[in-house]
Amino acid sequence: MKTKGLKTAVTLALGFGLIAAGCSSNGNGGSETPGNTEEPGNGGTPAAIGEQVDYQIIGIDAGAGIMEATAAAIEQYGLSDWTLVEGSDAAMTATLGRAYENQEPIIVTGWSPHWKFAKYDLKYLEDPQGVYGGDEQIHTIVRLGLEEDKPGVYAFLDNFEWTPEDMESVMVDIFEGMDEEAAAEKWVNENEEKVNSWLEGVPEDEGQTVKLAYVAWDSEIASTNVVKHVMESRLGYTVDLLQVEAAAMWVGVANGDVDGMVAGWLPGTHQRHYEMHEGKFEDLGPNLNGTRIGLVVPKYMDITSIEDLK
Ligand code: PBE
Repeated sequence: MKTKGLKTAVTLALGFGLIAAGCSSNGNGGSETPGNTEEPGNGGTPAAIGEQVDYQIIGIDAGAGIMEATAAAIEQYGLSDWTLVEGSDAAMTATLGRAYENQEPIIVTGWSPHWKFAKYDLKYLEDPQGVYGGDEQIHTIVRLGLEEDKPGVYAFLDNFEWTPEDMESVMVDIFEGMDEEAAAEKWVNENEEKVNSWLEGVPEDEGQTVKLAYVAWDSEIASTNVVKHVMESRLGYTVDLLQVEAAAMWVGVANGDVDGMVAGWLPGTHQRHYEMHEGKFEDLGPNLNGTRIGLVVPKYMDITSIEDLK
């Protein structure tokens, strides 16, 4: 079934069609067995897509909200033959990059802002059931008591706000080989005005120490390093970054082990964590508007919707 040669595939498809015809003759109507390769469903040969990618969706770290959302999508779209492969943002983008170079089919869990949209021609699969939710914001979340303990840190984090384009430009520099801290510094130097607006009304607090948690998602590596760079170079703070899993990031803020984070994807992606710890953190609101998550494929693939994976 996983043979790639065209002749073999056709032979298998014909043989399989005969077997499939015996047990399922209901055409496009809600069949949960994706084995029926001969029936062109909506927009191509859906079963062939599954076979081409070994029924795999390339995921990221298990704790990411997008992994939960994708498990829900598999359930709701009746994709029981599909596997969501765990890994990391780095592993996912490496697999995507290799497939893209060879113009091979691939399906990944994707989100914006992300450098992959600047570097490759990609598209989101339509999600008619709305499993992945709509536009979101990234929120800054701090520990209770931060305002009293470290008013400067609190005021600065409250002021921090930028755009998807800002974030993506840092991500692209890192993708192209720049060190994370150097990419953050470059962006800060090129965006004086915006950076100055974050410093407005921040009380002097030099020598302060700050602990920020983040997850190794490319988007959060970019934002967290920019925040660190500004606090160190402009405010004279010492900032420690703790790279953790998603759940630990929320727990860390709720327990007061860290001062805060700039990586709360809300209201949907991190809703579970938000509700679990509600009352034990302070939500400083969005630092970025207009994110999206979903299943992403190269534009050269001719599927358009998650429905096409059935
Ligand atoms: N992400 C990027 C995260 C939030 C930031 C979409 C991979 C998640 O799924 O939890």
